[in-house]
Amino acid sequence: MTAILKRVAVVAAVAATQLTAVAVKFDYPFPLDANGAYTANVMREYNAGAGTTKPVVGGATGPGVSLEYSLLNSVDGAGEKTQWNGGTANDPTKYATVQYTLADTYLIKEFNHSYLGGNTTPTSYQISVSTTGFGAMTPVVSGGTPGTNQWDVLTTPVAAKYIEYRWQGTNPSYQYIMLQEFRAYADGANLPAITTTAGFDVVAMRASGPVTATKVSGNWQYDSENNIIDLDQFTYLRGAGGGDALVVVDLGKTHAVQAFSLGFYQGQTWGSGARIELSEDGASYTSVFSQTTSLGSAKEVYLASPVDARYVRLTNYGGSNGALSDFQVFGVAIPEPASASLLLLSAAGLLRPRRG
Ligand SMILES: [Ca+2]
Ligand SMILES: [Ca+2]
Repeated sequence: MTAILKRVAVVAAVAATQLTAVAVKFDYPFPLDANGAYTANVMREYNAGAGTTKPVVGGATGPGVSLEYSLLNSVDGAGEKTQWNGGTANDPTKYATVQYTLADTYLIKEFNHSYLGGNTTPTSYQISVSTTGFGAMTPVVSGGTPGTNQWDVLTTPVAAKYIEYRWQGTNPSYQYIMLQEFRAYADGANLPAITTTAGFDVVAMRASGPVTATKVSGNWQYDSENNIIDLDQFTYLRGAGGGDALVVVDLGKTHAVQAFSLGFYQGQTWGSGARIELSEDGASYTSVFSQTTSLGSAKEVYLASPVDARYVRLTNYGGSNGALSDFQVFGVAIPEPASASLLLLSAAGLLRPRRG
């Protein structure tokens, strides 16, 4: 009760000072990965203004380019593929370039790109960045054949809003590149801290400590429920039929939740749909999304306004055996009252007075 009263008081103070901040500065501790980068993938930021979790993706260019599937598949949070069948076999003059425009400028510390593997991996690649536009790109990473799950850590972080990724295949039999996901992470050692209008994937950040998943009812395969929060597109959770199957994700503390993404394995689906429910206490849930027709690939759900929640309950209608690889929840952690963050969160409309 005390915390709620404080929050209401702070919101009132914000209204009085007429702050107009839009982006939220995270000045509370942010988790870092082993390489010293924030654990938020800035390619998967929820942009409230645009109503999307994806960056703007430009078309593919380059001699001999021919694409199958959408370029958005490379930033959809799922194991879907952006596939290039361009050029002729073993022709080093052929390549493809794809351009990403982020929601904001970030000081990038590391990139991650993943592939289906084998002959579908490039034989060389290059990543370039810019803060002003695609006419003035600076190469920052280049290499030969990347690993299936390739990490590139920059010695010196670079500011980037525009990112260009070029890949080339010189496989002797064909050029057949399957880029499954492209990620970028901001440096954690430099200020200012990263900002956002509505939030990154809370599950990936583990911003408030461990995030857990628990099967609660229905029939599931023997797959671990941890597979939907392990940030690995090659592990998954499948239902086992016989009725609805439910799993709960605990975010560790209450967040202002804004969007969700269900990343299915290689085009699989939940044929009878799904439901998403939110709860602050883990006992009383409110449904915020329900679809009884088939859903799959990278299904994204956006809420009209943020909802305070710590627990997210996901229902696999009918217990479909489609393989769900990743379940992402976008939002911002609600900090302790009386911090500068709370003032900015309030100004951005992410916190609201609640019933006492
Ligand atoms: Ca993908
Ligand atoms: Ca997984």
